[in-house]
Amino acid sequence: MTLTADRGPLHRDLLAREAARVLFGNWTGASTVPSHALYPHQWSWDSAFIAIGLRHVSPRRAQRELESLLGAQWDDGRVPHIVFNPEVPHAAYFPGPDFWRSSRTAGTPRGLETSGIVQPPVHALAALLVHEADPDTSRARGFLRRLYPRLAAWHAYLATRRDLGGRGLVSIVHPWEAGMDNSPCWDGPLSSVDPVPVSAFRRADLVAGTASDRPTDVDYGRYVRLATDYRDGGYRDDVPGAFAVEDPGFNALLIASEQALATIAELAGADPHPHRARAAALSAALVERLWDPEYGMFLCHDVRAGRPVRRRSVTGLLPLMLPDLPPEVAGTLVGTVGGAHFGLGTDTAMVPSFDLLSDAYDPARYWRGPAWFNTNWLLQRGLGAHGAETEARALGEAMLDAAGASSFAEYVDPRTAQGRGTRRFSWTAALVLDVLAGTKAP
Ligand code: 2M8
Repeated sequence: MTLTADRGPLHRDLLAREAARVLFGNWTGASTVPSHALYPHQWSWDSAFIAIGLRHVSPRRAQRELESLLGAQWDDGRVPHIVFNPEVPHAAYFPGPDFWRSSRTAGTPRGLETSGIVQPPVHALAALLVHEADPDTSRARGFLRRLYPRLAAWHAYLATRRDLGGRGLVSIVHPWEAGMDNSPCWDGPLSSVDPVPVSAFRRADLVAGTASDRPTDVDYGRYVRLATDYRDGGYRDDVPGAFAVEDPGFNALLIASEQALATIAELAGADPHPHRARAAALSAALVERLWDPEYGMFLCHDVRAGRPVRRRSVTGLLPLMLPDLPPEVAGTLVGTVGGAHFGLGTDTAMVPSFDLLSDAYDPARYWRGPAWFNTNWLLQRGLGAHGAETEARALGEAMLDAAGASSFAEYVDPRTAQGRGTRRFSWTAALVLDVLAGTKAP
């Protein structure tokens, strides 16, 4: 249920002005909050999507956004999923700095509090797009030269420390690392995790958000258990935890970013070959290990149980963003996006986060069905890259209409485009600016 009534689609000029206003309103001086109410700190993959939009209104600020995030990198190369704003009261978000205790952990940045888990690596892709928006300022500020070693260390952390299945793919160790926190894909892998009783913590998300849109208390208790165990084990990746999943969307984003990093390396005077080689090896492993011809899409793999997660999530469509995907795989994926389970162009105007035909589908509860703007933006690029230009254009228009009508909702009902979650959400506004830039005549 949402408390905000939607309006009609906005005229494109007004939409662009409002989107920029959302981003400037959510800017805190060195970075952008996803939402002042629900997410009052800096989030990792949000910042990447935000920078991709910000580059159209302030390339300088877009650079700053990525620099501040990468300034919070740990010595082992990980980029934390949250960088906490010291000016925000600790009770405003749970789990906050008191929970993660990063400043009491060795090898963490001085003077900052962060979480200890990660999110999908969209950053090198974002850095290259930000550079291309204003190469002169970027060069004058040494933007790519300064970012390159940090991005390289980030990818190296993922590729070496997070290959938990030993299959040449990165594993996530917590549902929050996927960014698709509450996806039904995690129900199986999470089922053996003993939830922390809800009386042991205070859910700040239910103060700012609507309970029917958010994860249940039992799921939240399981998230807290996994994070507690990881923290208490010193955030080490060589000690097996209860949850380890190879997520196709996460790995596809690493591949896309590794390809971008090869270009960044060239521009920064470094050797691009290791990045090209890693992108190629990851791509081969992705198709070999996670492609399921029967489902016509990629599936997650539960490393602890040693079996695929037989559920259709939008994460299994995201490899469509990779231009080098084998043509038969890309063609099948385009068909799956428009088929009965995701319904694009027939049943839905934006791609849902989960299988429309599943019992677990819920158009309101986050990541269990609603359509999100970041995944749709990635799929829009993928459709365009694989010859489905008409579908890509229609999807872009649907995103613009839904964002304008819902005051930049965090997510929308995929069938009705009714807004859900928080409003004036930063990546929605940012990606609107990017889609608008793409619709302008060259
Ligand atoms: C949501 O995740 C956070 C935890 O990281 C939460 O529910 O409190 C997800 O939608 C995630 O993808 C996103 O990055 C974050 C901030 O927008 O919110």
